[in-house]
Amino acid sequence: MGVHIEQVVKIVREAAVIIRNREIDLNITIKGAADYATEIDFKVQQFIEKELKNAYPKIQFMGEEKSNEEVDFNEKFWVLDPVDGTNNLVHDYKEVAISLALFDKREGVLGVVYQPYTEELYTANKGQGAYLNGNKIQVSKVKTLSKSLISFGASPYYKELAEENFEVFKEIFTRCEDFRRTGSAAMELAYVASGRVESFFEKRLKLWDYAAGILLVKEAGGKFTGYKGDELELEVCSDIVATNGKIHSELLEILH
Ligand code: 2AM
Ligand code: CA
Repeated sequence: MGVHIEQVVKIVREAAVIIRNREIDLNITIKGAADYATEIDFKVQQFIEKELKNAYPKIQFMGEEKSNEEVDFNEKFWVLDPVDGTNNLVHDYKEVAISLALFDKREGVLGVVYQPYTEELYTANKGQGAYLNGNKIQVSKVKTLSKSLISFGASPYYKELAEENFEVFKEIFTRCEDFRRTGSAAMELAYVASGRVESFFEKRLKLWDYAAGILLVKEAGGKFTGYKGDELELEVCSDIVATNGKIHSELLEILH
């Protein structure tokens, strides 16, 4: 059965209402409560899983808020991050995204990143380019790190990496134009794809953090690898580097 991106986008847009309504209804009383974010994460995932199962019963479903032991990576599967940037949601810092990708034969074939507040919609189909709200996007043309805006994640869940991470950040900061950061890997990857920043990198990300982002970046003409320039393994946490392609090797030299 063919998957139609319009149908997938419709489901994601409907799910975004859960995020926006919750903020409006409950903002003041429970802002800052961690379980508030978790509850939204679950609700968004529940909704999207149900809708995808209805529309595409044969495709497996993988999501951040479930155990994914049964997923066979060699067959077709969806990968969902219902709220990427959960900490942002808790703090009412409006940089979050729903990230949804379809994998087939271990490769991303469809990717959607949706920002519920700005309603920016990033989409990509394999071999057909990347789009922002229906307009084709491309990575930036900047050729050197010294002219680049660089974004990164600081692996907040692995504070033991802080020492080596910040040494690398310092080195890159002295050599690039400036840093930008949102706290949502999916959003940052969409920003690499649309040319707003030249790179995003972070250690130990899960597949759902970057699954849609990989396709967006590649279809927009960028490059996506591990810290050593290696291919990424889907089953484990990965250290990921996405760039416009032109500054990739310069950045890898510092990261590696
Ligand atoms: P989340 O908001 O969906 O939790 C922040 O540096 C980035 O890391 C976010 O995209 C965040 O996704 C992701 N992240 C959060 N917890 C993580 C974990 N335990 N392992 C890997 N990535 C994580
Ligand atoms: Ca995530």
